[in-house]
Amino acid sequence: MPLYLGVDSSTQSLSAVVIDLESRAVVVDHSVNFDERLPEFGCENGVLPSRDATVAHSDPLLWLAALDMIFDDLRSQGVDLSQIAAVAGSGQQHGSVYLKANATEALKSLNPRVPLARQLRKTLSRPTAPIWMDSSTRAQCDEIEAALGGARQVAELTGSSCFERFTGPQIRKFAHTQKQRYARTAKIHLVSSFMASVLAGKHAPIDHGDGAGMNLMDIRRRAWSAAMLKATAPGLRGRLPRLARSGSVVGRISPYFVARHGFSSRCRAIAWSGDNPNSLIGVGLIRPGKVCISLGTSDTYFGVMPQPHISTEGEGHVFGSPTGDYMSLICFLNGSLTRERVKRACRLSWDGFSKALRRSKPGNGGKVMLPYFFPEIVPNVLEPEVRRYWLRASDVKGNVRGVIEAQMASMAIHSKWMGVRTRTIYATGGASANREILQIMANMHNADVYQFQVGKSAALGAALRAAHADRKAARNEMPWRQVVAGFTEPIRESRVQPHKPAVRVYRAFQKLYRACEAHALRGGPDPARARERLLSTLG
Ligand code: XUL
Repeated sequence: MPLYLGVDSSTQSLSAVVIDLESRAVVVDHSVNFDERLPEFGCENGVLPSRDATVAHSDPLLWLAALDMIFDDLRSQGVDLSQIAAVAGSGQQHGSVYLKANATEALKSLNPRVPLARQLRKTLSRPTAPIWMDSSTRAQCDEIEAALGGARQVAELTGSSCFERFTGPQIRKFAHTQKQRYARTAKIHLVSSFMASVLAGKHAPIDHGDGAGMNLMDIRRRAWSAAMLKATAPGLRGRLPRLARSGSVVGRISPYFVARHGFSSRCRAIAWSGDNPNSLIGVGLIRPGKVCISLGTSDTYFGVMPQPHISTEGEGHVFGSPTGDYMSLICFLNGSLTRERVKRACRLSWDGFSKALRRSKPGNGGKVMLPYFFPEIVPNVLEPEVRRYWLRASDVKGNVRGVIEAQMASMAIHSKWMGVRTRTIYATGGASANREILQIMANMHNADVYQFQVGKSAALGAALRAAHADRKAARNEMPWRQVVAGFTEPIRESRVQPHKPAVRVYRAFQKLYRACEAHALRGGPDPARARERLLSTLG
């Protein structure tokens, strides 16, 4: 029976999910955590230390070392990699890898006796890769938007206004501040297309899902936009890989993986996509109607969109979906690392954290936290600062509830532009295992929330994409509905329903939260009156 492999190269770890399409079984679900297993790369939570809080880079060689390591792990767990018919993958979005001209030959002639990281080191024209947590390019965003006539024009053209972490502004910063290195750069890959290139032994394309996260692709034509390239950096066109559908076959897997890790030489290497487009498939969202909230390093809120409906206020994005439709997405940077900061500051275990949520009430007695422990994407906060309203830093229950209510309220408020009345939410990612968090999610959105068996939706989505693309390449195409069936149904018994009294409280709470946000970020009026209104609903 053919097996399909999905690999997810994310911020803090590399994961692999192997599926058996015939029996609808997940046969392997395994991760390599970067900090635990590869500490020699000196990253913390997968990010290189930086004195400037707005700069976030990682080491592409770390991802390569993790790739060799995960295949070694799978083989030592008895997984027969020769049974894998196709491999696809998922990469943290927006991050970019800069390669010299010698990369083409190096990829083609990888030596199976030498680890990937060691032999590809010499191909990097820039030793580090800026990743999605970087917010150091506001100036470049402003310059690009000005060249195009404004933020709205960029959003209409590319699906998003300029965002600091998007690849175009990052490339502009590099081209202007490190001219010589830019001159030595022959190819700029996304994390996704870089990893796909290594697996295929040749430069892989960028798919329309991840390509939309660059501020470089015309979202409707699904082609590089000449105007965006011109506004971004000189000579960019020749440095970018081609764009392609998510299901494109890049080629057969590189002989390196056949000789070193025991793959079949017939194994197809499929184009990779971004983690969010992959997760869309991994939770079975192939049609509009439901949304998914992924609680990971970043918290994301996304759903399928038949036609691009653009957020003109800069609250979200339109990406390509692997099915050929579109998807809408909002990304919050203060996700799991922020929850962990609060947990650590309160000296709690995760059990203690849940207990604190159970022992406090919706609305938090009118206490509000704006949890900008790190720079925030939505709303845009470049200088991180935690703001507390009527909340003492020493109040354990208040801070625990404060951070979760803030995250959920912010999602509800900043997703209004999508114009969708959400009745069902699929929850995925590490923190989706926490029922107390899901109850707050259900109450804040007034929607039913469901959990999934496979928490690694991005890697699962990649494995499902591999299956879909392989069947299509073999002229035995299977509709998406059938591909995902049996893998992506939410756990029926996991349903968390909204509590009506809490839904009422959260309507007032969202007004208070908005008022606090406006007060802290835009010098708006004192939020005390909004608080009084909330207190009156609390009775
Ligand atoms: C999405 C985003 C993050 C990264 C990392 O726009 O920046 O979700 O993909 O997960």
